[in-house]
Amino acid sequence: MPDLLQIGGITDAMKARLEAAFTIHQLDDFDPEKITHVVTNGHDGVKPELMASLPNLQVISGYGVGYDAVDAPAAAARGIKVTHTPNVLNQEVATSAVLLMLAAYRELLRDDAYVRSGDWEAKGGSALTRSADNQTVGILGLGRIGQAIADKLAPWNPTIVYHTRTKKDVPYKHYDNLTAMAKDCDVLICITPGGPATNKIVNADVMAGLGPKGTLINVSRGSVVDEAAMIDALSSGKLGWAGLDVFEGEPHVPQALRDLPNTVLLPHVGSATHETRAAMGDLTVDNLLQHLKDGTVITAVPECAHL
Ligand code: NAP
Ligand code: 8YV
Repeated sequence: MPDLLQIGGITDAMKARLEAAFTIHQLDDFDPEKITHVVTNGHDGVKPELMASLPNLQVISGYGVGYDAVDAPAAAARGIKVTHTPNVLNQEVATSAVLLMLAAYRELLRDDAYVRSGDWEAKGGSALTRSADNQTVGILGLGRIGQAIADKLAPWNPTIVYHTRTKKDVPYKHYDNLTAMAKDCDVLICITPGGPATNKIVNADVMAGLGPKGTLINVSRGSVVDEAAMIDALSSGKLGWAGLDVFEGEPHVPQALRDLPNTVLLPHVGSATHETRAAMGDLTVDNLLQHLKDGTVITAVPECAHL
């Protein structure tokens, strides 16, 4: 059987299917010459030095849609097919973005704590919150998931606007300039890929544009937001609220951010339901098994689509 290198955890269902087709190796026990296939995830990816050390590598199958932790152009240059799991997680990640937005607007965590602490009984009703209805929502990255977020927000009657590098064929206003869009928005939802092109594009100016009544939601990658500038803006009142699923140095989350009451923090669980992770796992394995069968893959990343 061909030799597969496993990077990071896989589900039992993935393991059972992969074991039937590959000899699975862990990072502490493999012969680089023998590895033809790699299974990894969006967080671990494949380190450049590891990829360079695998002369016979043919496929890197990623459990996740974001592949910023794999050097896809370098892989493509060597003829290595990189695959990911687009579309099967759109709805789940969109739900996570909406959940964070609603939790921030309606102070879900504050009011949950108010009931648990006994303050409701001791002090009476808690402070009023903001309505999430009729807001101008700026989507940074109107791709597969960004569009699902726009669709999922429809019952709250938003005005959707967006910033991408290229204008899309959609009925929403496009902004060339992210700071200009932030100035016009109540909420900014980040759902671009990570990587150098989006590194810290949500900077102090963008957050100042959102302003003291603005809400920043990040379900993309921690690298997309300047985290130090965000902590400063949230602490000083220059930015109102943040709902975050991803962080610059995750799983480390700076204490200053954890101490802020105007944040809702999740441990990168945008796609983390049984149902969606099963679908992602199936597609991750399907890509590998199809390659064994006929040399093709199902969902190559754009950089490898021509291979
Ligand atoms: P997609 O369909 O490729 O959409 C990406 C969007 O971002 C496109 O509209 C693209 O438009 C825009 N974009 C790319 N680079 C940009 C830049 N430099 N400036 C502005 N806009 C830019 O990807 P997707 O499937 O929606 O996934 C998006 C990302 O979500 C993933 O890459 C991943 O990082 C993240 N994600 C997070 C979770 C989670 O658990 N929190 C789960 C899944 C995905 P243009 O090319 O026209 O700019
Ligand atoms: C995963 C993600 O949690 O798909 C992505 O890009 O960020 C998440 O769905 C991540 O890839 C780890 O597998």
